[in-house]
Amino acid sequence: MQKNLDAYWMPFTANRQFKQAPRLLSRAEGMHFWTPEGRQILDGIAGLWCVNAGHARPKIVKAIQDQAAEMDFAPPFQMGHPKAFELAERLVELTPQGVNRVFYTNSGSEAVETALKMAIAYHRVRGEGARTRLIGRERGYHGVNFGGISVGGIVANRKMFGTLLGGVDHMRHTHDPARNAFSKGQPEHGEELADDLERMVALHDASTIAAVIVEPVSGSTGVLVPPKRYLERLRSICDKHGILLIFDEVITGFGRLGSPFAADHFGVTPDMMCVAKGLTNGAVPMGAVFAKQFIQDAFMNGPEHLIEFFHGYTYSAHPLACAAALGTLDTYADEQLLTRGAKMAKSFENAVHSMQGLPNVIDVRNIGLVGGIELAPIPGEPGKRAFNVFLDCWEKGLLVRTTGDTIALSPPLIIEDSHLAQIVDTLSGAIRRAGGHVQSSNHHASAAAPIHVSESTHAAVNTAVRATAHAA
Ligand code: PXG
Repeated sequence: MQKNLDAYWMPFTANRQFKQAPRLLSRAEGMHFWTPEGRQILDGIAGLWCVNAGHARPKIVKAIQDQAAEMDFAPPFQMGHPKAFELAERLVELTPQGVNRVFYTNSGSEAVETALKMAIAYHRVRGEGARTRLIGRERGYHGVNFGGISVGGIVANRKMFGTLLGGVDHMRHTHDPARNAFSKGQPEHGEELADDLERMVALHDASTIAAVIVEPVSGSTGVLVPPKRYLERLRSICDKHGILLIFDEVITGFGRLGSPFAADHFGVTPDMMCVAKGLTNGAVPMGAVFAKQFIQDAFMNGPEHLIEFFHGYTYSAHPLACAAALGTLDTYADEQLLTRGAKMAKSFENAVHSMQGLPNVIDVRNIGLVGGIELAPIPGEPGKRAFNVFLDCWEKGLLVRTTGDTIALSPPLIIEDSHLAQIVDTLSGAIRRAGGHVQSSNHHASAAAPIHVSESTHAAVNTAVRATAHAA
């Protein structure tokens, strides 16, 4: 191992703590990582919600190797290469009906910036230049660039960075443990929170609002599943007022919920979708915005020799990324992975809900192959209990993710029952050992306690996320 770890300023990491006791990964295959010492680690979070087909899949590896030898780079502006077009064709076969245009980026954060700019510019090119306002949601995570943190709602990600974008407003988040704790799948209560968008219209007037952006299922803030009928209601309010609906599917895209996209799973089609992560199985950085055709059509005015949309990246449609994405789509198709989550969802649900009743478990949430287990914070030390669980799991050979005091699970879609059993075994042991200030778990979401708990956990998310947690 390197002697000096100082030079690398690590992202979303407690650098000083990490460098005292580094956690290194040096090899990966299938459902597992290995440490440099050869310790096997079960990957409970698909790397970082991205390695949906599992690690080192042969078709993806070969596609990248071949492409690197054939053509390393091609300029993306005023030029193209065949795989960029082939990939877009393949992608729009998978996207919901009508969403058939693809704009490439290199990350989820860039996909978000692209979608927000596209939305504002779309209204302008059709003569509604006053529609510039962007609506996000509390606890939303849309990456780390200025647009994304502005519409996002995670305080720790925003407070250090000045005034952010102007003209942004936020709907309330949908997390309501007092009414919904221990819901399996979509919670019953909270549909009416979509009406916050109506209030924004009443406050700002629809003629000033360009778009609303939400994660269909919020991942980073601790796995918040949308209440039943909530997304449908948001869609109809957008339709009523001519507001574009953007789904940030960076986590939910490519099979995470058991359908190709969350839009399919919930039967709600947005006007634009942001994707990344599972697009290339995490193997090469790539993101994209999928847009309905009418959005692109609106730009196709004016003299034909002029650029229609002044936006793009040096590495848009990078050949290595396109090759990796094509290999990824082949792998998904060969093994029907984009719907495999639906087959595994029930046993996954049973596995995560088996944690109910363990010390300090105050909520369990799940949908598809995403699970969140929320722990009561250690008084005065928000985020620490979950972080202790993370460290314990790591010692015992399981990689999980924590955010605030929520433990998130999002395994590769190739997961088998035996892996689920190992996850339950290791994680439940770690939760027991993290007992400390034991507080009896709330079996039925009825008592008054959860209200208090929700306040403290919300505080935990605001203060601790990305300090300890996003840092894990
Ligand atoms: N949108 C969503 C919904 C995301 O989850 C991004 C945008 C940004 O993507 P990039 O590729 O720019 O990182 C994300 C990223 C976590 C965690 O632990 C989640 C993400 C990133 C880092 C950590 O939950 N999601």
